[in-house]
Amino acid sequence: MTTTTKTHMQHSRLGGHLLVDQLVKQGVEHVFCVPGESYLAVLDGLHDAKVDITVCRQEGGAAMMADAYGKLTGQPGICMVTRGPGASNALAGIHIAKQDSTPLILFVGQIERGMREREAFQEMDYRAVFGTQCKWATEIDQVDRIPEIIARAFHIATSGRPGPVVIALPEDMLVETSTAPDARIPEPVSGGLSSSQLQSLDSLLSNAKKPLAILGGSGWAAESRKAFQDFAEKNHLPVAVQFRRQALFSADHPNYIGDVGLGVNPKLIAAIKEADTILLLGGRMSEVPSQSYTLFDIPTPHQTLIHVHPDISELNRTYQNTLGIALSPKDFVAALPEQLSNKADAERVKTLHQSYLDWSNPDAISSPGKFQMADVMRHLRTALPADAIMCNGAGNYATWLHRFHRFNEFGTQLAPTSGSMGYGLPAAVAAKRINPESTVVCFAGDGCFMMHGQEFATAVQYDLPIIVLLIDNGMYGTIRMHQEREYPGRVSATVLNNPDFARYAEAFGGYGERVENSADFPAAFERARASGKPAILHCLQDPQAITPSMSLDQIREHALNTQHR
Ligand SMILES: Cc1ncc(C[n+]2csc(CCOP(=O)(O)OP(=O)(O)O)c2C)c(N)n1
Ligand SMILES: [Mg+2]
Repeated sequence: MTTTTKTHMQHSRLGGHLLVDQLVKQGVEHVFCVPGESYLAVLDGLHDAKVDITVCRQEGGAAMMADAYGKLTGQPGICMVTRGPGASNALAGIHIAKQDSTPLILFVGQIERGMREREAFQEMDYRAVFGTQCKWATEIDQVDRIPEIIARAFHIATSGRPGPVVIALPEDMLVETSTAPDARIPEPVSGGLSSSQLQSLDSLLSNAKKPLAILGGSGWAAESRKAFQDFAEKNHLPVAVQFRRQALFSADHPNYIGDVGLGVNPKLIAAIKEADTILLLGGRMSEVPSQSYTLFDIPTPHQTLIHVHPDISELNRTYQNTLGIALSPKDFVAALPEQLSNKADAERVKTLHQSYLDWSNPDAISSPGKFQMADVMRHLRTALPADAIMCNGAGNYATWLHRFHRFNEFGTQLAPTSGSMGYGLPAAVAAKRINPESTVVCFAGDGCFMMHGQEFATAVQYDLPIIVLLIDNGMYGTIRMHQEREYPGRVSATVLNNPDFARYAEAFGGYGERVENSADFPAAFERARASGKPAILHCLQDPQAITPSMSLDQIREHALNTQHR
């Protein structure tokens, strides 16, 4: 039995072509993939379609590019990979999309239907493997159901709390033909804000003496960000953002008070603890922003908590709220009243913004060695346009970017809240591929870069002049820092012996330069930019300069002293 009716029948199409037609119908303009013989019919469909393809060097990079696409556009990033080994690599990006609530659809090849359960070549049970990591893991068993399942996948990936969907494609199904008609784009569905909820919101915020908003999650748009900034300004609402969500509020805005991530401004933590009313908008306030779940009492915070999140099951999950609103940030902001009758304190906002400015001032920072990250951050503030897209993965090098860069425009930060290493380079490739006019900078550690460093070839292949600032301290620095804290002096498995990354860049056909002294950084940065090629600036950082405030030796000494006490 098929779900199609005779009256809507169309000409006969190969499964792989029918699938590509559905993607085009759903508005897909770009696919990130690593090819495989398991889905040749889809690749053949792409041959004549008006869809750009980015062929990647490893499926993890492809999935991370699709995630970056989803973050930047709000539309599902599309990734295609082959069976077992390809799917296994892609999981790295799926986990990021899950934790970041990014819309993404991963298509995976699958063995022929008649061979199932024999552990055939590259066989994998996708529902079992991806089941906990995505919103829906499915397999298309009947060629006629391709339009139905793909339309549903787009709805699921983008609705409620956005996230990844995985669709497996049996090889023999893809080469069958079908006369099934195209499905249309699903109508977006959103909840509403009742008048009583609006009244409660107004009264809770209006009665607050020390309100504070914390923004996070996905499902924002440039207009909703702007509208919320105006709302905050009119109502004297200080606004923080969650870990790696810095592009949700302009850093130069007088109501901005900083980000709650790793290594947070202690004055910001104090302000959150002192606040009497918290508006948690869009995010989950999970482990990192909540400072390992210490910021609010669980399950019942002592503050009045207004929690807005698109997934109703997220409300009251960890923190019991005073008012819960199941809406996307976009829909919530659209429903906000312009002015509250609020009596919040304008001076408090000023003090907190000043505290952010002081905390993010690189002038006060001096680290061991000739290469000073503070110099780099100071230079980038003036050298980069406000809409430059900054990308990174995980490592202590990222602290500098998070703390000292002024994220002033929407969509300028691509960074995984899951703390996945290796994300920065693929994200930069995707960002430049879809925004060729934008300046795109990737921050990477020596460890981080090598996780997906092969995608530098993709940057060269598609002529994408991104600039990679590769901060080389010869170690997995973050882990070394933790070792010195927990097991001082016992360095284990954290030392790295690195290649010459400038020559690596050149060997790939890009521009490369070694920078040992940060005084040389501005000129090197200009040469990299002027080269018009994908570039790597190989920056040699003293391993002692592990954090903006403490050296490795100081961390070790501190740990030894505290252990002795
Ligand atoms: C995929 C992945 N593997 C391992 C880790 C654990 N981890 C977090 S940071 C880090 C070291 C990062 O090293 P590097 O990129 O050189 O940056 P640094 O801390 O030295 O500045 C490691 C191994 C991780 N977060 N992600
Ligand atoms: Mg390192």
